Amino acid sequence: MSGAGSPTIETDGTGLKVTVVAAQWHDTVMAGLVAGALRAAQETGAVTTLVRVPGSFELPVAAAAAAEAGADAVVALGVVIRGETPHFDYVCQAATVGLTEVSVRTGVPVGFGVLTTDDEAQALDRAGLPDSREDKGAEAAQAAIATARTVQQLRSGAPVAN
Ligand code: DLZ
Repeated sequence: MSGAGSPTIETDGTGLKVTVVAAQWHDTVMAGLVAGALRAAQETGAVTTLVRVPGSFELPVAAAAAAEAGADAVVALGVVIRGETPHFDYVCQAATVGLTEVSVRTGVPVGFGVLTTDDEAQALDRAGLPDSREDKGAEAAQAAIATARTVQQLRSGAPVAN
């Protein structure tokens, strides 16, 4: 999947509480993702909280706790790099299915900022660092906040303008 075709999302996040839940494997890439997500969320006016979990496998349970504690949007960040064992597939599957389930069950949007790559170079290229081509942390934050606004509008019964 390439980043071609990604939208430019501009949203007012004023008054929204956004929790960024971030794994700790692959620290250089994670530093870029976390910085990008926090910056993008704060630029919308949202109030941010950052919590760390050990690995991407632990993201869903922390995302669920954040949603149940009152976050308006959650941004899940992690990096899973393919190795020579099937562990990659299990961790990716658990994070993807788990985060989807949290979002749908709680009604709180969860931005998916989990990089699943063949090698570290691919991850660095998407990490929002000075030499990166893409900033998936910022994209995940913008998507979660925009969706939180849409969900708010839908629940209020107000027409949703596009
Ligand atoms: C075990 C493991 C491996 C092999 N690789 C990664 C990875 O690339 N990225 C990541 O976020 N986490 C990895 N983990 C750790 C698991 O997500 C989890 O933290 C452990 O299995 C403990 O539950």
